[in-house]
Amino acid sequence: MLNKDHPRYQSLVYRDKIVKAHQQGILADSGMIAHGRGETFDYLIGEKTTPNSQNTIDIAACYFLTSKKPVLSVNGNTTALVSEDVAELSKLLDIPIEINLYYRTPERIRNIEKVYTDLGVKELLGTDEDDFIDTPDLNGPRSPVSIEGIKKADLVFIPLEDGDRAEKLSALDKDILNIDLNPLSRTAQTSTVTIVDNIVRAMPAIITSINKYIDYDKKDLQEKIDNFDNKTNLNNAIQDIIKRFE
Ligand code: PTJ
Repeated sequence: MLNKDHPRYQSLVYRDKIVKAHQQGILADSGMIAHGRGETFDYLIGEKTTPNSQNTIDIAACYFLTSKKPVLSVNGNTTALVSEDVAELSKLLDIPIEINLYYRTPERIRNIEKVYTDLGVKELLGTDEDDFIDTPDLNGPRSPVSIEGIKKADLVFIPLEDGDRAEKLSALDKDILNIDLNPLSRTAQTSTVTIVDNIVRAMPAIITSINKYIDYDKKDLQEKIDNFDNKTNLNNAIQDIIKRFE
């Protein structure tokens, strides 16, 4: 049905994935709105990974390779767009995936669980069989986290999510990695590292970057991390947008 000659073909392909994920009970109704918001910011950044964002992707790779217990937190939108990449990252680093939904229903949990088990993921947390504990000072459906997963993690990857959690997880002395096309969002502003890029480009780029750094000395990776500042990264992302329209 999709015409490959259409000037916005790629965008139509991702919209199609979003619509199908909604029909399959993976995506929340609001997930469509979230996707539209993302498209707007992607348009503003030029629909490509900027040099600043590539640098941030490299820093995220350094965090993954130096942390002791990373966990990949996934929701409906992330699953709709990049489930294969998430599964690949989980296998590459041998780390768990934890389902954590804002619009949590048993049916959506089962549907998302099936996506990752079909992709061969071994350690899948956050399902209805898991043991949960609330995140301090956080109300709502995202508060309960897996005791074996996010609760014990020193690094939590929370791509593409609403703004009530990053700040509370950071307060627990965890490093928070995030992918968000909106550099002004609360999650972007309160994460340790924010990749301002489309998740469909950022996820494969993170995997490439991890493979690039995998044999590096941990001290060299730590040095890169120590020289990174998320506020500067976010300011650069905003400046990159402004410069495009000057
Ligand atoms: O699956 P659930 O129930 O957990 O719900 C997930 C959504 C995404 C619906 C929920 O977390 C939500 O409402 O999120 P928000 O508040 O819309 O925030 C989503 C953020 O992701 C916004 O800042 C968007 O700009 C950004 N975003 C949207 N699409 C992309 C994106 N960032 C990167 N890549 C995208 N493709």
